[in-house]
Amino acid sequence: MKTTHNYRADFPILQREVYGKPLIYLDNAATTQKPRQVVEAIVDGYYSTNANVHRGVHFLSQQATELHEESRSAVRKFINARNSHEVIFTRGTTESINLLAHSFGEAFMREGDEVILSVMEHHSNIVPWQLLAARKKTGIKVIPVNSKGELQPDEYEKLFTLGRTKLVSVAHVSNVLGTINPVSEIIRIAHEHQVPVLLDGAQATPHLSVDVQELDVDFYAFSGHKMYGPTGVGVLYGKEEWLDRLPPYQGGGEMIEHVGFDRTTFNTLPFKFEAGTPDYIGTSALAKAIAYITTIGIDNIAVHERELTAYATRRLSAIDGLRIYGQSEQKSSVLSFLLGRIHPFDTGTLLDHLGIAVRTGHHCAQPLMQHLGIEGTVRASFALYNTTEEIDALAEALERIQKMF
Ligand code: 7TS
Repeated sequence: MKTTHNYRADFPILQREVYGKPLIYLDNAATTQKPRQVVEAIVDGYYSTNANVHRGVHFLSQQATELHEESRSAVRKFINARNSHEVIFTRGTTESINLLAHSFGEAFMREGDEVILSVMEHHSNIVPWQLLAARKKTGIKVIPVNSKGELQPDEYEKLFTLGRTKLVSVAHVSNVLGTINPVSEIIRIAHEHQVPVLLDGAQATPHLSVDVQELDVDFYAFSGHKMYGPTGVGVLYGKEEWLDRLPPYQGGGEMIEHVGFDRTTFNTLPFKFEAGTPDYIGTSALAKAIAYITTIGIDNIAVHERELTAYATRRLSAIDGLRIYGQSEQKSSVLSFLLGRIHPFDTGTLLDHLGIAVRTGHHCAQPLMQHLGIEGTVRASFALYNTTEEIDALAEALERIQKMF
C-alpha cells in the first residue's frame, strides 16, 4: 500500500519460512493473518482483565463486561447499525446463519414456505436451510448465475411466490468467484415483495465498507477471523423489529430473565440470543481488528486489493491454458482458476512446496462447482499485506508448474 507504515511488520507470521522459502500467504478468504494488536489484546485480556461478564459485582467482572460491551459498540459503528443491541455475538458466520435459520424458521415459516438462495452460496448458507426444510417441510429456490459468475436479477425476481417466499439469503461476496453481488437491488426487489433479506457478509467485511442502514438489509452475518480478528467470534446483525419477534436459538444462562420449572421468561436483546459465557476475550480482540482496519481505512484497503486483483488477473491470464472462474466487473480480491488439465490439488501442492499458500478444492461451494461442471479450483485470495512481488512469484511458479506437465 502507498504509505510509509510497513503493514507487513504488524503481522509477525509473514516473516516465517515454509520449506526454507519465505511464506507467501494467499489463502486470505479462508482466514486472514492477525496483526500484533489483535494478538496482544488476547494476551492482555487473559493476563489482566479476565473475569466472566455480566455476572459479577466485583471490579474485574465489571471491567471485562465494559470491554465486551464496548466491542459491541465498535461492531455497531463498523457496520453502522442503529443500535448496539442489534449486534448479536456468535461463533462466526456459520453459527449466525444457523441461528437465523432456526429462529426465523420457527417463527415465520410453515410447510410449503420457501427461502431464496443463490447457486454461489457457501455450504453454511445452504445446509441450515436444508435442515429447516427437513424439520418443517419448507422449500428452497435458487438464483442462477450467468457465464461471468453474476446473479441474474430478472431470474431472481421470477422466484418469488406470493405468500410463500419468506426470506432471501445470499452472499454479499462470493468466496469462489469473488463476485460482489448487487445486494442493494436484491434487497429492494425482496422488500417490494415484503420479504426480508439476510446477507452472508463473510467475504465482504474484510474488503468493503458495509452500512446496514444504507443497505436497508434485515440481517447480516460475518466472521471476525476473516477480517484480521480472532477465530471463534462472529456477528449476526438484525433489525430490532425482526429480532424482537424471533424466539431464542439456544437455551442457558445469560439469555433468560427468570427461570422456573413452570415458566421461564427471556432476556432482552441482544442477550436473548447469547446463551452461555460469550467469548469476551475474542470480542475485545475483534474490536482491535476493527480499529486496525478503520485506522488504515477500509477504502484504502479496497483500492490496494483492487490493484492487486487487477494485476494478478493480468499476469495469470497471460499463462497458457489458465482459465479464471469469475469474470464479473464487480469483483473482490479472490481469483479462482484451473491450469490446463492439471488437477487443482496437484497445482496447490506444488505451489505449497514453493512456499505459496493457496486453497484448492470445492471451497465449500459444491453446488456452484456442479454448475460450473468442475470438481474444484485453485484459489488465490489477497489481503491488505499482499504485494505485487508475491503475485509475480505466484505467476512464475504457475509457469514452472505448467511446463512440468
Ligand atoms: N460464508 C462465506 C461466503 C464464506 O466464505 C465462509 C467461509 C463462510 C460463510 C463460513 O464462515 P465461518 O467463519 O463460519 O467458517 N469460507 C471459507 C473459505 O472460502 N475457505 O475456508 C473458509
